[in-house]
Amino acid sequence: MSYTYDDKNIFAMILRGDIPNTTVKETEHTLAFRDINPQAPVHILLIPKGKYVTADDFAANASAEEIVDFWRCYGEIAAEEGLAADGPGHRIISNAGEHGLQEVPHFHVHILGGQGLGPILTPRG
Ligand code: DGP
Repeated sequence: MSYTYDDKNIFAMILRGDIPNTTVKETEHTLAFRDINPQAPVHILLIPKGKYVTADDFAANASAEEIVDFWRCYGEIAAEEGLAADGPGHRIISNAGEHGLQEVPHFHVHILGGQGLGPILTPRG
């Protein structure tokens, strides 16, 4: 798999501090911030600080330390936002590439919750 990272994407600009964000959590390898256009009462974007384009890029090419840090952050945020799955629960989504309708070409996971979210996809007719 070959990926070309675009340093001009909006999340690269957020990581450089060129545009502001509402930070939820930050570690050495990971940043989480509120989505600018929330689709649920809680809508957080979780991104690695490394230059990974998609989820499969991250899975194939990130270090073990980056991967562990990323998913530990996810779990901590779910708990801290009151979304743990032994409580109300939540949904995570990562759009990847053309068919996934990924808009921002820096790997990110959407963490959504705070209300019932309905079916993830509309059944195909
Ligand atoms: P996706 O379609 O999966 O690539 O989702 C990109 C998300 O990024 C979308 O929900 C809106 C969000 N977004 C785009 N620009 C900004 C921004 O400048 N700041 C923040 N906080 N979120 C943004």
